[in-house]
Amino acid sequence: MKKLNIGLVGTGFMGKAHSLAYAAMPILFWPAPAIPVRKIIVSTDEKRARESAQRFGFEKYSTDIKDIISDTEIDIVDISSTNDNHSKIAVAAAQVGKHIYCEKPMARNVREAKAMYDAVKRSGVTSILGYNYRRTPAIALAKKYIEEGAIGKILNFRGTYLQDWSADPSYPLSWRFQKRIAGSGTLGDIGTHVIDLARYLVGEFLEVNAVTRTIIKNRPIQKKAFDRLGRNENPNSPISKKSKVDVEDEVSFMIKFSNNAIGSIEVSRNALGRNNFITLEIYGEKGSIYFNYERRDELKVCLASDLADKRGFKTIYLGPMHPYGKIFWPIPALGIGFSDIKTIECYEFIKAIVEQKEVSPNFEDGYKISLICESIIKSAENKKWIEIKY
Ligand code: SOE
Repeated sequence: MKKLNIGLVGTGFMGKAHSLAYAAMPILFWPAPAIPVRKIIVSTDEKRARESAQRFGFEKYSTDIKDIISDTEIDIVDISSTNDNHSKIAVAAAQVGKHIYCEKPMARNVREAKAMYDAVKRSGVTSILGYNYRRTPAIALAKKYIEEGAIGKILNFRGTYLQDWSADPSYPLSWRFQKRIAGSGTLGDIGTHVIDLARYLVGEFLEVNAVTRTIIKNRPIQKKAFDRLGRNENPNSPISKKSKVDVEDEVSFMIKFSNNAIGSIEVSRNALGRNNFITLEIYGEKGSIYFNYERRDELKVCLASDLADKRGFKTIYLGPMHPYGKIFWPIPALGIGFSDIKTIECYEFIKAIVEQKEVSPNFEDGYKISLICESIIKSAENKKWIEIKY
């Protein structure tokens, strides 16, 4: 069976998720399109690199990304590090003909995203972005229903992505609050997930009209840019100095789609009580669909064709008869998790490489999402509708 060698950059949340996906993919998807081999993992911190190689199952480790780029054995460069590294690693990887699995957001800005898109176009390598939520079986089912015409022409889309891990003002100024490293705040981090879902399920964005705001304007400085997501590890430490947050905490915007649908998206990491609250409502001429990631094994559907006295949302419980269902468990309700979704993403990527086919969301999608984000920020600054210039 074909093997594809992986060079992974990043040992945090996403490094862990991708490593699990490489290990699980052939177990769930059999026969696998190819076996991903965990060859080399890179972190600038030597101890972390060594430990992660052992823990995540990589044959070797390095502190230098050049060891992945120059290694002719490596087929896939996996970019799971902070956003400031994405563009330079991806461009270097594409230049030497390596396929690229890059975490979201693709880049810090349109300029970097364009360089990445141009590089993969020139070299012809396969690229994929980690917008994993579209792999949720319930979302794949929603896509199937929409394509089959079950809800008719889409009129309206309403999406949210709400979390609360940044509501605590004592939570330090990690890289996620620094424009220099992250590029943007909530918009790039979680807003782009919903933009990806809206493009996937509804269609291309034409115009946006947005408001953004930063609620907690200064945060305590921390020595290292570790990402603790909401937990101030040492609340009694004498961190007295604070520094400015230069990215947004919240974004709300309206959308006009190119197929005449309209919609709105709200995103916040300061919505107390919400954890990973991704919700989608899609209203069509013949029916409606509702999804909530916190109940991700369910899809709610309402069909206009139901008799008036029986009309309403019914709950479809995802199982073996639905997209990706057979690869999991023999009956519905045993539960899909975050790792499962990442494993499906990994499968779609490996399959596309082997079959030499396009996979989505790729760097072209990422570049367009980047243009949409730039227009959202511009709209908020100028307080007006902005047309996206693709
Ligand atoms: C933090 O907001 C975060 O880890 C995001 O960066 C991920 O993309 C999301 O899936 C979970 O939350």
